[in-house]
Amino acid sequence: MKQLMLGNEAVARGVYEAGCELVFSYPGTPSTEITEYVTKYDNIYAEWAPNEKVALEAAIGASMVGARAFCAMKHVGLNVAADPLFTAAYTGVSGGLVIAVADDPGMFSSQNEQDTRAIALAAKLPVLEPSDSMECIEYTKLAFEISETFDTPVILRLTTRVSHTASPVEKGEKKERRDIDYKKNAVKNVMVPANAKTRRIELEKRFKRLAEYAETSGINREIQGENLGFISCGVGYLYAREGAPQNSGHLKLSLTNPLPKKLIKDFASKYEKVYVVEELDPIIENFCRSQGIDVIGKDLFSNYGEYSQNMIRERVSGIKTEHDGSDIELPGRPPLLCSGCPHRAVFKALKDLKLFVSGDIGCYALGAGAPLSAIDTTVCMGASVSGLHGVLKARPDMSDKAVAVIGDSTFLHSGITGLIDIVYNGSNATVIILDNRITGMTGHQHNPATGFDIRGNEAPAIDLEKLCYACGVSLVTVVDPCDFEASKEAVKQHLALGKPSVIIMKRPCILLKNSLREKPFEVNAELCKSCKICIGIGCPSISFDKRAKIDKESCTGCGLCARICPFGAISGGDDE
Ligand SMILES: Cc1ncc(C[n+]2csc(CCOP(=O)(O)OP(=O)(O)O)c2C)c(N)n1
Repeated sequence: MKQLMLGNEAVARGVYEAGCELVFSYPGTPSTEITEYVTKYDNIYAEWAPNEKVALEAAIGASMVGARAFCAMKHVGLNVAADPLFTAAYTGVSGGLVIAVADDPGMFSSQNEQDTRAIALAAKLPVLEPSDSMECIEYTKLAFEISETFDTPVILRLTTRVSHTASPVEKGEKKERRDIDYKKNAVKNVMVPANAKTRRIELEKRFKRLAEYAETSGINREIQGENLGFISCGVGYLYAREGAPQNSGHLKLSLTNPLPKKLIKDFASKYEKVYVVEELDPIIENFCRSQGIDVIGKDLFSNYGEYSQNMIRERVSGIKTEHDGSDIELPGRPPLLCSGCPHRAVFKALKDLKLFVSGDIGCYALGAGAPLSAIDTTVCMGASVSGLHGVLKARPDMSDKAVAVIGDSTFLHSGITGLIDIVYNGSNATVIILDNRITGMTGHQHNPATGFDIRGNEAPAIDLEKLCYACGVSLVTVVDPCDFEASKEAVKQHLALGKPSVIIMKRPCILLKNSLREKPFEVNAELCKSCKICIGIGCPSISFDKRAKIDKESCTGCGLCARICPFGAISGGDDE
């Protein structure tokens, strides 16, 4: 029976049908739901690992002893996991090992754009690219088969549209599979130089076998046409089918590393003009050129952002799609910290104190936006802490004017090593952990500090306070950020300390089920002097029309606005 299924749900279904037993992931949009859907299958072990490197290493371990293992992550997650990835390409696998990586063309929720195929090229790993949900199921299963047949990890490359679009699927049966027996094989699995040199040669041999498979397996499909030929992959194939003139020919590449030389040459020889439709990097295009095949690609389309069927139609045929919606001016709707978000009070305090703020990735990155505008730098997960260390080594005089802010999940992901650097190499840094008891940005996943596992069962909670003390910082203060005066005082005290220290601003994300919501606050119009100080905290519940106004429906009663109003014009919450 056919049913609609989200791409990410379909990948999870593929994992199940492939008989995969273990899934290790770290969340990251647009990949997160894959692992969440995996938890619907009781007999698959699933976990949120502290970061992608740990997730992949655990999956490699499971594969080495014969189980089928799977990881999901976003494109930047693969950077974190790159170290084990490149060497796992040498060891190969025992049980099938599949890594789903979701790229984000157009950066809907990412700090950069990256093409995972470029990493796969460098690591010499096969890449499968589904275009729709049915292919998400099929190619996930195929990825496990290829992994075991060719003794290699396999990358399943997704993009936001494939992951987050629902299309029809037909479910299959779960493959019953016995784990492969473990046999010690140090030459294959112990990557010291002597063994790695042998495996390096194996890698080349395997890649040749995969190239042959790309030519002959039928996974790369041709649709005959006339005049114009389109070579495409992933969602680009759907755009090409819809946007190209009707009688065009298509070569759909589903295995995009290695690429099939002969298939591409034969296809290209049949058409007057050949276009390559691939989002992000010109991987197929460069390959064609290296083979002496003249193609039109990035000069006409683009090497950044998302494509669309309308864009292909317009650029190939000059036909502009009427009323496609792109000409309608919509009001800007920048993302905002929620009403009652505990991060807001922290940024208000840091702004008042005019501090340099080394920022990180998480909901709190929104503290960079107006009107708070409280963050000076944001690079990647973990970089706030190590970045602050660098700032203070360059400018020790800034140690009483600079802090790092980092979320609980991000601290455990990659902030802790920065803190160790701060202690070990001695910078007088103040690190603020914004502990909202959850991984907020990606939609409320548990992490090692929350006390629950991926299925919501109780789990040991890492004690952040003890952990920081164990790293050797001089002082750790735990404070409720909504106690505005206390948290501001704590920041001042830590900055004056002149020693590495940590403040844990601890208050649950307001969107958590059990978060405390107080009665809404309101503005006394007679006392309000229209100074707009309350507007300056960027709370979506506060608007301004001659006087400040608070929306009763969305106000969660955190009371920050009342605390900062110099005229006592705001009241409510508990004190009603
Ligand atoms: C290497 C990498 N992996 C995953 C992500 C996706 N991501 C962005 S922020 C974040 C964690 C946010 O959680 P937390 O640090 O607890 O802060 P919160 O959003 O709850 O404020 C994740 C997983 C990313 N940007 N980079």
